[in-house]
Amino acid sequence: MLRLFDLHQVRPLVELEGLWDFEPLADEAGLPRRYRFKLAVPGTWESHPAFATYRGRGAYRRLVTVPEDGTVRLYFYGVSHTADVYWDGQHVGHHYDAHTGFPVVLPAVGKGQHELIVIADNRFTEQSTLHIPNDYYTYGGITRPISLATVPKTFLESVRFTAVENGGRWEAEVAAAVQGLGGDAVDARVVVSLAGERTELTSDPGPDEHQLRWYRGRFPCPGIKPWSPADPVLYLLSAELFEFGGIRPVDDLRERVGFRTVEWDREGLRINGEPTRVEGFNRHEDHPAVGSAVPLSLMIRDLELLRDLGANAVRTSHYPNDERFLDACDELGILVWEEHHARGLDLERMLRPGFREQIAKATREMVSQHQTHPAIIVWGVFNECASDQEAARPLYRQCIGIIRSLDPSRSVTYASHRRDRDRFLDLVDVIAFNLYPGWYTDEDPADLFRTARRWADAAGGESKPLIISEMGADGFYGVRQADGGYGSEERQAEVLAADIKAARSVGVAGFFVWQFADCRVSAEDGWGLRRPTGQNVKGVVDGYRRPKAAYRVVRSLLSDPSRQVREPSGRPSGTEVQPG
Ligand code: ADA
Repeated sequence: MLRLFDLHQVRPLVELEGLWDFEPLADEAGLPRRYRFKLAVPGTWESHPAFATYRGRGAYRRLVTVPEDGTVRLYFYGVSHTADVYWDGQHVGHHYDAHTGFPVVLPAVGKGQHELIVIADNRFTEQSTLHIPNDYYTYGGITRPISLATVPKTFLESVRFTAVENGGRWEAEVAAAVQGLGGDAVDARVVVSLAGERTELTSDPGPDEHQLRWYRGRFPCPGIKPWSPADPVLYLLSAELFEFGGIRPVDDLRERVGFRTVEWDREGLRINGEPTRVEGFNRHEDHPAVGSAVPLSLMIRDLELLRDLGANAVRTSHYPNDERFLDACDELGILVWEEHHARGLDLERMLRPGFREQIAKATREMVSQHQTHPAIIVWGVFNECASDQEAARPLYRQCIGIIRSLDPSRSVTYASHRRDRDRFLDLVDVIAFNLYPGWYTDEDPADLFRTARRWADAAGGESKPLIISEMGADGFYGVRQADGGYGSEERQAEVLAADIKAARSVGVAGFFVWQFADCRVSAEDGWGLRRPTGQNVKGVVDGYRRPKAAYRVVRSLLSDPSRQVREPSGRPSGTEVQPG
């Protein structure tokens, strides 16, 4: 399943899920002559016992059937971490970074069977500046779904949506990108349907640098029910493409959207004007059985566990997540801090050749691919990077600038561990500190969070909210000690209880517990030594989602009845409320 709703009614599309041929490849080897293994797609090769710790390259192969002559559009939702795509032996696509999707368009394909090969590469090379040995694991493989569609020469590439509240009335701001209108191609029309309204978008003159032509429109949507965590109402936005003079759409693309306002000020978050304290968890896409290729059933289980814990938010630490997860957050009313892929980079790493381009592209892809999700309340950049060094400022400016230009409707933040040495808090709307009182330091949590507020104020952030973006402690599953030694479940529970109580008493705008579930970490670069068992064990559940002592303690605190409790809406699943 690609998304939690049907993306198309007109465009024929198949998902290439299944058992693919697989062969590991030596560093410089070309396409293999034989394939000795079979691997699941989506999946990680670490799931196969022969590749449990394999870091290298590997070729995936399968045959696909194209139903008629014409243009084929493949879409890869995620290959970890570098992909090279071959169609009938020809190199047709390349993409870096596991956490964003990419299309490959093949203009003149004959009807019948074709060979598709994807070489995935998870090596830590000089060319890879974002995927480095880290406090999480870079898996290998085709970790997210792939689709194959036959499209007309001119087709819809993407749709963007922003809900605008105008004097108590809702308006929709929609933009659709059309591919294939360069040169002397025939013109096309784009018509969108949303909440019973039907509007033709206006073409922007000239294709942009990606040879896309943009169509835009803003129109009133009367009778809208707003999206909120308590009542996450979604609508289907459908864009249809007509050839000039045509009466039947030749292509279509749908997104599921919600109407809500999100505002932040010193006091915190307001959704549709309602003050909403953000109380959530950091979560990695990771599970011991499947690695980062978490299937839908386990994503939903994670979200249900988060709800059971009383959380209302999740931070996609430290990269853009699978869109099905975001779709589920939209549908369940769980707020999302989504961030680009950059964790723990010092200045030297941030200044390496290629970094600037790779992070810019990863940021652009994140926002342009996920911009429609109502659940996303803030975009994040650079977790624990060199925000204390002036030389990093251009990089922060660049990425924050990209986000603001692609999505002026949302706020931006970054999680800092630089305390009063942080220099870039002027660039963001929401101030966030990762602080580990009771674990990495012996400070009193309430004193520390109050001090953090002072750091924010001193940096000119008096009008900005403060979030504790990480707080937590190690807790090895099954290590029980009455006297609460470091690393025991008891100690972890105690630290988290103190942190949560302190965050609430100090009145921060919100917090994210580090972390939801234990995750695997890289073996390279000393991480294996720093993290006994090869895992970051600060989860309130272990990798298999077995609850630790902290689970019950955190749950009893977060489920405090003073917080808004969500009743099930009783709405049928799957849905848009109103067909467009
Ligand atoms: C950091 C970091 C996390 C994780 C955590 C920890 O704050 O952002 O990715 O490494 O610390 O467990 O130490």
